Amino acid sequence: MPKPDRSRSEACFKQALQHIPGGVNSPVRAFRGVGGNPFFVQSARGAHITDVDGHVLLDYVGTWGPAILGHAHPRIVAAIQEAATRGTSFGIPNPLEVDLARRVKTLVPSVQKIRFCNSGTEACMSAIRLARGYTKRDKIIKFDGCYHGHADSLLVKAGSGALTLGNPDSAGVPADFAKHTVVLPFNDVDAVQVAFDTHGKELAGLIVEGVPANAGLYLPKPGYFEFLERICRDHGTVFIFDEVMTGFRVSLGGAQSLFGLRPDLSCFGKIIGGGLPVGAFGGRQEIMDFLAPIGPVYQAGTLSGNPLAMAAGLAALDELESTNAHAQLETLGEHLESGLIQAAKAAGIPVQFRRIGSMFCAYFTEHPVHHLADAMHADRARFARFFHGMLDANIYLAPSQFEAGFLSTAHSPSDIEQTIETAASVFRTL
Ligand code: HOZ
Repeated sequence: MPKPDRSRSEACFKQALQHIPGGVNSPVRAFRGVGGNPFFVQSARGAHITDVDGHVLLDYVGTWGPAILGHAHPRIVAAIQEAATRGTSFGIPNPLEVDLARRVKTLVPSVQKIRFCNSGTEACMSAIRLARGYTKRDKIIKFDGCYHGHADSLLVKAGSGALTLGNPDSAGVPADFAKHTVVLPFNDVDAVQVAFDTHGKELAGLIVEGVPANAGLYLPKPGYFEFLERICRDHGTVFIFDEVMTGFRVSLGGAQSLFGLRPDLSCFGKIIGGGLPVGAFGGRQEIMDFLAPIGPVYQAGTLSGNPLAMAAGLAALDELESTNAHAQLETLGEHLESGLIQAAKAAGIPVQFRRIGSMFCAYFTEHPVHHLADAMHADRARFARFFHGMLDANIYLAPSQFEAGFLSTAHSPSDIEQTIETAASVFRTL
């Protein structure tokens, strides 16, 4: 198949390199995990992106999760336009913040109070500070390959772009900060038990992704999350569930509703901003009331609770709640999963396909993937060839083995069929 002419994208990237480090404003966009250069977007609608060269690509990244309804959904666009006519930022309270807070509380019962911020990074960083302020302890547990944004204490053995670029422990994080972060392998009960036996009285919080999806995607073993919740409770450690990606996506109540959990704190982002910059963290009132202005833990933001983001988030949740979106996404996900597995098998390519609802990942390996060490055994060179084969056919997957793919309600069964057929022919070339 001839490669699409992306000369305008190449020219944009050349320009970008002169003005922006690496030409991108977030590292994974640079295609370093798969080689080559990124394409530049002209516009996006539904399940498709149009690049600056005029190619229409079927999109499985969905702006890394927020576009669960597809790009430029009319209900969200209308809500943003309507809100914008009344002002784009106030820096004082507005009723939409209260409406969205109430809505999240209804959907996620563990959230008794919530605070909005501007990104998932801020949400997780603030939840950690709150856990430390509340418990008056310093140490936290995180899991290797999990990514909770780029705050200092969380950028230790991190996933996502940090892992893709080979610097899971970022330069610039003082060793004195990192020493308070205890990093454990995911899905390993014994490792957690030992950490609590050793540091139990010093552990402020344990943070884990609702489904680890920043080193590809792997699922918790049965009972694992329940064990984490219990051991935290037994030690007075704040159980922090990072639902930035899974929140409102894997179900309306998030991963915690699927796994029957009641975390002390949860972190959100992506979908609750309808594609606009947003983050939030919420949970037990007793803990949340440690936040300033009523408590001693300081956290703030000029643009927090931004009226456009709140309006977009409310519109996204309205649409998700009033349609059978999650059932539709599950059907699409099942179709994609079974089709890709069958196509890989027919081509004699070993693949481990991991999926929860509309989030998925394909690892090229014979071995089951339960944690980062397993994910590291996948054939990344083969993944890169697969990625480029699909991109040449204008199907856009996440440009790294260590990212998840996302479906939206704008994907049609024929989009999925086309993806499976294309993958089948790409598999034969791998
Ligand atoms: N895995 C990241 C979000 N969870 C990708 C987005 C980014 O870093 O730009």
